[in-house]
Amino acid sequence: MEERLSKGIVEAFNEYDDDAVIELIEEALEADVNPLEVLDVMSKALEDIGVCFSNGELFLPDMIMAGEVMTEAMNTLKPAIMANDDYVPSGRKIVIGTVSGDLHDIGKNMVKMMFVSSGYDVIDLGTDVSAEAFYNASKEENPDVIAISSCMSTTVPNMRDAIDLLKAKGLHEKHKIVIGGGSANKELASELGAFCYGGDDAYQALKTIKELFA
Ligand code: B12
Repeated sequence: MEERLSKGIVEAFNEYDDDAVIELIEEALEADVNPLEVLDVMSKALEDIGVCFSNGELFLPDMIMAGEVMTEAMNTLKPAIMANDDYVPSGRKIVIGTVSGDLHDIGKNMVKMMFVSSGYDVIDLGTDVSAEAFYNASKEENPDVIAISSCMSTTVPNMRDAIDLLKAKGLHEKHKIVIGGGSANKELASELGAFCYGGDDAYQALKTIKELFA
């Protein structure tokens, strides 16, 4: 992607200017830039805003505005991502949700979009999903994969609870538990007894799921 566009997207994010972000995304798509590359630039812009929040340079209303710009931007990008040449109905089902106590859903929604656009049947439980809700959905939907997102270190214990409940019911062998989100990593996946860590971004998440059934 032209530097003018990527820099412009980051700057527009920093100004919470959704019109400018959308205009630049449209320009990038018209220039045949891969929508995943655009997604990557947007995610990095948001990550920088998160860092400024932890440094005390930005505050909660800034994160709220950034989240809103991202949601708008995702709506613009969605048709291009969904028009995936790789689309093949996979016959595989994935239950996805953000763990209890956590309301972050932008990343989870991106991952969901990648799964749907590649032919997976996705049941989205939303945010703040309790251990019981993951368990009930596993019983009712009989998914191939249970994908759990957690964006905060403070909600890792809730992710542990969800995995512990699935393990206690013997469901972790039937359904592969894949974890992701800002607070997840490989080490945590093995510590909690998940099947695996799904990767750092939506593209990696799709790659991981494809490899599980290759
Ligand atoms: C936007 C935002 C918000 C928005 C969320 C809007 C929404 N609808 O989601 C709002 C304003 C609501 C919010 C609230 C809060 N937030 Co906030 N937020 C952010 C911010 C800036 C961006 C998050 C985001 O969307 N990133 C972009 C997406 C694309 O990235 P992602 O979530 O990581 O997802 C990608 C990958 O992780 C992966 N992935 C995600 N899920 C999954 C699942 C699977 C299975 C797989 C395989 C992969 C995968 O793929 C995704 C796509 O590439 C982050 C900063 C950051 N560094 O992320 C802070 C951040 C997550 N928030 C934080 C905090 C502290 C809070 C609050 C507690 C603030 C407060 N004082 O109230 C509240 C908590 C609310 C709650 N109970 O959940 C902290 C968490 C720190 C920690 N403890 O770990 C962060 C890290 C900011 C910081 N640096 O301090 N937040």
